[in-house]
Amino acid sequence: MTEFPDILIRVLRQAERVAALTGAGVSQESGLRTFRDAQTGLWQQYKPEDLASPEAFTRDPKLVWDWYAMRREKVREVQPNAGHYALAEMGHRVPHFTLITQNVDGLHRKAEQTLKVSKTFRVYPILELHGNIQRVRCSECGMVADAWEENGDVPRCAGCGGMLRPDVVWFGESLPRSELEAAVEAARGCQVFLSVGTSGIVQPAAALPFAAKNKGAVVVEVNLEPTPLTEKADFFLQGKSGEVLPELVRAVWPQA
Ligand code: BJW
Ligand code: ZN
Repeated sequence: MTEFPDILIRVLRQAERVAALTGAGVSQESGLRTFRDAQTGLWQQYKPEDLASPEAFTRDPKLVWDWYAMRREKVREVQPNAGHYALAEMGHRVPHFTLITQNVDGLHRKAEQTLKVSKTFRVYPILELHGNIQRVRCSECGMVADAWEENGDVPRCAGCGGMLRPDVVWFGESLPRSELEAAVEAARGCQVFLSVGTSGIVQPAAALPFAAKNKGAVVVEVNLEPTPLTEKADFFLQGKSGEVLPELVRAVWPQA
């Protein structure tokens, strides 16, 4: 059981604007491996950093497509965990909540959909900074789709014949402009900024907690281990997000 400082509970309870940035750690308890965990089986010989790039796709499109196909299947098999639900509950409780995620698994949206069945549930923006693995995009014309024909090879665009690729953001590529702008605005305008389950090394997402801190926000980090943010954070809650976040929500909103 985590003991939370009274001041943290008070600040969160009174906050009108809260932003949360999440990374792969938040989905770890759903059964998805984090981005920088060692890979297993056939994929052991590859580093994820070497597959998630436009250069890798140009060099060997089938290899990159197959890696994403394997991960897409895993994502389809798993469900949001207590950490995703705690963030969704926070979204419902805080007047202006913004959920910023680097994850491409769509589990935050799934958690929100589950809780939204109640008519009184307050919706909040979910900004997917690195795209979504369940969508594809044509590498030639940019057409985006969430359904396509599998043919054992890299599927082709029905419009122009270009190769389809996952609609995610690879190293060296730009993040979707409106999502990034909204994330920066949320970070600069919030009273509390939570950074959850991210190693905090991939830019520009990693800069968001620092932008919040520079504008006077209270920065709270939840992670299994320290990261480059930890020294700057006002509170470091060490532990699993699926355990720490539900406890935090119960401490701040005991009626939840
Ligand atoms: C738990 C837990 C539990 C585990 N509970 N916690 C400025 C300076 C230096 C470099 C750059 C820079 N600006 C841009 C760059 C280059 C690059 C970059 O940042 N490189 C760094 C590696 C140095 N950035 C880019 O290229 C970005 N584009 C860009 O900026 O364009 C303009 C530009 C280009 C080039 C130069 C300059 C400007 C694009 C970045 C796109 C990242 N895409 C990926 C792949 C997405 C698709 C896919 O999934 O395959 O996004 S990479 C990968 O990293 C993925 C993740 O979203 C992202 C972040 O990883 P995350 O989520 O933090 O996961 P992990 O595994 O690293 O960490 C997990 C954490 O959880 C750990 O801390 C655990 O302890 C913790 N944990 N279990 C709580 N139960
Ligand atoms: Zn096309």
